[in-house]
Amino acid sequence: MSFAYDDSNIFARILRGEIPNDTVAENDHALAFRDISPKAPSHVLVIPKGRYVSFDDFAANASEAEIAGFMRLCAQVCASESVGLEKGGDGFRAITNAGAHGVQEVPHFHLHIMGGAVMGPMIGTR
Ligand code: DGP
Repeated sequence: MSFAYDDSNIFARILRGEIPNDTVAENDHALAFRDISPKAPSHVLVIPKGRYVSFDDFAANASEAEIAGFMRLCAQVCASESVGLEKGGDGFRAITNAGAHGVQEVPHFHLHIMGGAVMGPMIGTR
């Protein structure tokens, strides 16, 4: 699979400041903001600032600094949203969708961090 990145995707536009977002946290390599259509009381999207289509693109091709920056921002979100176990929270679900079978809507890698309630079954029944 190729990782052809589409610079017109909505998260690229958010990163360029063309579309507003409700920012939760940010560092040199990643941005965390609230999902426009939340599926949980707390629903934050964490995205790298680099041009990565999907989780596997990011995992294969991002630099160690980008990966560390992304992961540390995830930890910051878990703590600030009071869902992370490290800070005594009740937990959360972190998921990423990739491609057609993953039902990915926005082709810029993003991790959904959702909490504030019991998340229910991991995926729908088939
Ligand atoms: P996915 O199916 O994993 O690609 O999820 C994409 C998510 O992005 C979906 O939960 C809704 C969210 N989303 C789409 N457009 C916008 C937007 O313009 N702003 C914000 N904050 N979230 C968006």
